[in-house]
Amino acid sequence: MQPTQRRLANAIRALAMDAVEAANSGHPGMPMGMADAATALFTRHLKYDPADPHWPDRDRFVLSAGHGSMLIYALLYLTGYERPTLNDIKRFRQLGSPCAGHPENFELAGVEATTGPLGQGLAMAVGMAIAERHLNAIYGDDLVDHRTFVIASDGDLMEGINHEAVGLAGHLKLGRLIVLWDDNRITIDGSTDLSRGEDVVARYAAGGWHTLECDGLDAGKVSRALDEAIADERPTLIRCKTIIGYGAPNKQGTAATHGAALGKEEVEAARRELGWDYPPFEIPADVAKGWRAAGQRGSVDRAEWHRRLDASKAKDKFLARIAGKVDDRWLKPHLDSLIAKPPTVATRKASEMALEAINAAIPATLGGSADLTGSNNTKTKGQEPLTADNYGGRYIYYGIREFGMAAAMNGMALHGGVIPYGGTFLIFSDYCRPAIRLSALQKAKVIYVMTHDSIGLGEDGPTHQPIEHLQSLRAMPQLEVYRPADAVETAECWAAALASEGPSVLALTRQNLSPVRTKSSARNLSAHGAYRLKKAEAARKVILIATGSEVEIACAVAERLEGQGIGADVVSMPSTERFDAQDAEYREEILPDVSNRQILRVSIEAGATVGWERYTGLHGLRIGIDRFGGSAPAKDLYEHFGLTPDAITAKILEKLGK
Ligand SMILES: Cc1ncc(C[n+]2csc(CCOP(=O)(O)OP(=O)(O)O)c2C)c(N)n1
Ligand SMILES: [Mg+2]
Repeated sequence: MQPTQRRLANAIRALAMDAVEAANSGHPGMPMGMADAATALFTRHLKYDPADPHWPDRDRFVLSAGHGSMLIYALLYLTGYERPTLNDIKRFRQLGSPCAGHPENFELAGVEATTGPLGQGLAMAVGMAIAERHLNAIYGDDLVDHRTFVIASDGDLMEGINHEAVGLAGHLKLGRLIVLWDDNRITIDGSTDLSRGEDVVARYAAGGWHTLECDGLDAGKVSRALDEAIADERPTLIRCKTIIGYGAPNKQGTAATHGAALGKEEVEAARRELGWDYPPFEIPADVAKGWRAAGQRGSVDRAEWHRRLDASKAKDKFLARIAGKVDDRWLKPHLDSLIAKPPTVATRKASEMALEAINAAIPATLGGSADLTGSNNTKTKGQEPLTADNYGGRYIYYGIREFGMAAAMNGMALHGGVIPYGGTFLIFSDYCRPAIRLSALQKAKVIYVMTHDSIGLGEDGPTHQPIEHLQSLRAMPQLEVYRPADAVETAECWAAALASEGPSVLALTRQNLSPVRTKSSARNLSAHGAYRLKKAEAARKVILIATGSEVEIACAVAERLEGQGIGADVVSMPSTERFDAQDAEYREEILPDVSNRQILRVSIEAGATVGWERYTGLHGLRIGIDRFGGSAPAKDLYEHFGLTPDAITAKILEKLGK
């Protein structure tokens, strides 16, 4: 006899209880409450094949409520993915187990996105749904025709980013996005009545979403709702009425099941309640068989898809695009034209010039801005907007939704086939920061174009002038921050970012900069993170280390010092992370022995000085700004904050005792 959907679902409940019990840590409540809904999705609707978890036309599933990680670990195990194994699940939350506390995309195939920071999973799913429609517009139904499903919790829907995600998905009419809301009316502090009064469904409906409601503990009813959702052209929110910790007779429906082991007695009582008469971690044969059969449903679809792919003229292009290959042949002719006629432009403009070449050469780029297109210079000629009527467009008007944009870009990068880049002011990297962190953690190839990178933006004043942002972004692991000094460096930084496997931030100026790189170079010097732009003429006494707009100031300082017989190197350092990643020999060649007091090292950057001592040594000089900026023309501010060649030269001479 075939096991019922409830019996299949109880396998999820049992594994969740047992794994959390073994770890004495974790969240049993959410998987137990949503087990039936997840069973409906994974046995009847979701298109996937555990034998090829990366099959490009699979449906995407995002467990936005990442604390319920045992739900997805159980599903992957039961449906027959290679990992996690039962042993991995037994070692839930232990060092070395891919069954991490929260699902990590880099640990398990089948985990499409790292989730845990509430709200972001759903917002990433919006990006996946955009990428799907975009690629569908290019390659057609034969190659790209899938959906994005999300399980989201009360917390996911309370977070501010949910507003941005709902707005974006509704506006772009992402009908292939379906969200199952675990409406258990419980959060950590207790009832949702403590903190939520809004009509969530009405909010979604107002955003242009299709909304449904069902008993989330009845797989058949969830399945009918999913059919309705799939049939509708709008994105759908399915409100699944559930009970947190369902099956645990004394604790279900309470916050006690949210994030702690149920305890031996309650687990035993739950086994009785659910009619689950098996020892911990044991899945009875009929249930194992039922789940395996569900996991094999997709193999037919996958085989048919491969047949269509083989017959497609676009096959090679499609596969190269999914593999994320980027062509850098645009770079050399672009650099040649810059060297031939070095432009005095802001680096945001230089970025636009690079993008003209990049977007022509690399069809995978998908640009956008959070309502600062004309300031970020992110849109190139001929780039059409991506809209509900034209998903083939390559430019997204994200609106004033920095966090939503960043999270959506993560989703696009994770989906594959597109390289998203998006702009805002560097100051508002703070509004994107939680998503930038997830770009870094997930190694999602997203390029952040962040302009107006210092007091150099001028009159908008301290609310708009980044101070601590560069250093705080540099502190983030697995993120590369670039601050190019002119048009040549900007192009090189773009090339480095495009070649990188993870995310990058390009910090770009509003104000014009004089070219500092006027000779061609066989190598991408910026990709080394730092390089000697100018060698000392007199005996070297000083090394000036500068980034971005301050490199031309450093050059002027060096000239003044040389005029007094003091030799000064100028090192341009567009990326500290890249420099740190060079071999010791290279680093030593550019910045010899930092403890050597015969050479004064000076950092110059119009931002926080904290951290620069690693390159200057404590005995060096750190020129920067350790207070909020001011409201005035850029030139006046540079003078006010002592960021001029004369003021800096005077400080250096004083330090040298001259
Ligand atoms: C951005 C963010 N804030 C806080 C948390 C900590 N946290 C984890 S789950 C949760 C809320 C739990 O309520 P709900 O989302 O309804 O999940 P349920 O308990 O119903 O499973 C919180 C505050 C988090 N993971 N992410
Ligand atoms: Mg809840």
